[in-house]
Amino acid sequence: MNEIKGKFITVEGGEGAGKSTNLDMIKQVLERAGHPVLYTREPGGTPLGEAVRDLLLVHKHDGMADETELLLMFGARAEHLNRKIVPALTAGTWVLCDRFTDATYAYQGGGRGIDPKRIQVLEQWVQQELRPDLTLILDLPIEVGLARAEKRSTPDRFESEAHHFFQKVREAYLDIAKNSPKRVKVIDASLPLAQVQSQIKTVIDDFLAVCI
Ligand code: T5A
Repeated sequence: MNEIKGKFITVEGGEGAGKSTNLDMIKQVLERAGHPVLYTREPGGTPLGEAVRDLLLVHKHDGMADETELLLMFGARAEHLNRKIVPALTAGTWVLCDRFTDATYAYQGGGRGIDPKRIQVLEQWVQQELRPDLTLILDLPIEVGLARAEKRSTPDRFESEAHHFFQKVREAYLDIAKNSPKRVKVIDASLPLAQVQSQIKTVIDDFLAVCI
């Protein structure tokens, strides 16, 4: 892998946690600190990845096999890394990504029950040594997130899952945070937006302070 010069920041969380709402603010804070930022998302981020996203989210494919879902996530991710993320990081651009592999551990691992060891094999194979430098997990009670998401749009294939699926997703995210406290910071996303953004700003400022 080429020499990585930029930082790789990911934002995670359950449905309707407020990722999209807060990504713009994070981008602005990073840019004000003098860093060029590429904003992108998963699944998606490239023409092929966005086509795979459509396959993954539409109800036409309800009942897709868990392994198919997992492999499509990593297929889109391989394209994203090769065409967009790694070239940007190599050029010194910071990459800000709405979801990444922690979402796979949370949704396909926690939610679908796929053994995390199988996910680890794909992670290593597709990403080699590349891992995010900083991850924010926007955490909130499931009912609050789903109510927010429902207000915004019709539920997609994931948003239509049952309560226990999202409970496992949330637990998996919180386990990731517990196991990687240096990289992963949990934000209480149930609070009013101003308070959520204040927590996020503190985390980003702390991260920037150690990057100097
Ligand atoms: N997925 C993804 C996997 O299963 N495995 C993987 O490996 C990957 C990468 C699509 C799906 O793919 C799955 C997970 C997902 O189900 P997505 O589109 O990123 O991924 O996921 P969503 O959770 O569907 O994204 P959303 O766009 O729905 O949610 P956001 O971005 O978290 O929430 P946002 O910002 O749109 O906010 C939702 C609403 O709440 C309001 C906003 O104004 C908006 O209306 N809001 C607040 N209201 C009150 N107080 C606050 N603090 C608020 N913050 C936001």
